[in-house]
Amino acid sequence: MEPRSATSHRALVPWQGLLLAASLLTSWTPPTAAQVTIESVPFYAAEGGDVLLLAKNLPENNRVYKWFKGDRSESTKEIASYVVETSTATHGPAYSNRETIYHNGSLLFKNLTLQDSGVYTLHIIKEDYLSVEAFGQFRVLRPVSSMISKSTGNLSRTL
Ligand SMILES: *[C@@H]1O[C@H](CO)[C@@H](O)[C@H](O)[C@H]1NC(C)=O
Ligand SMILES: *[C@@H]1O[C@H](CO)[C@@H](O)[C@H](O)[C@H]1NC(C)=O
Ligand SMILES: *[C@H]1O[C@H](CO)[C@@H](O)[C@H](O)[C@H]1NC(C)=O
Repeated sequence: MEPRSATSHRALVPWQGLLLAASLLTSWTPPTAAQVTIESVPFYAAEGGDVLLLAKNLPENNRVYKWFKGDRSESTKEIASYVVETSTATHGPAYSNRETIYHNGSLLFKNLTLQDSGVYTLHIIKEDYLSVEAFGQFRVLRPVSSMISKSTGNLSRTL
């Protein structure tokens, strides 16, 4: 009795191993599945208009959000940061009086200039003090109506 149960027990081990491996494979979702993304609303914004850089799929319980102009978290390019615990926003060297950083990590630009076009970096410091970065971009265009009125002005002149 004893040897038989020992044998069947040993025979079960690989099975259990396989089941465990299978359940790990099916329940393990890679961290990239919840990657932070930045959506620009709208992507093509008008000069003088607004654009919202919406931070999506954020990790939970973040400590700090920092926004930078450009594709790197370079301190001289910091626009603003937000400390979640104290609900405080601080302006950085690249702040231009037209940006608002929100509690949820999103950034609003107002009164856009053509020079605002480009890439922006969101740097998130998580609860465990590890960091995550995400990138967003948008383009600022001169309103079409002013281009039309200018060209028709010159068009009627040449005609
Ligand atoms: C973050 O907050 C801003 C301002 O309240 C809001 O417009 C925006 O939709 C929020 N973002 C998300 C992803 O909920
Ligand atoms: C928007 O910016 C332009 C210069 O880019 C400035 O002349 C104008 O006063 C600003 N408007 C507002 C409402 O801040
Ligand atoms: C039209 O073109 C002329 C030169 O040909 C220029 O002086 C003028 O400023 C232009 N007008 C507009 C509205 O762009």
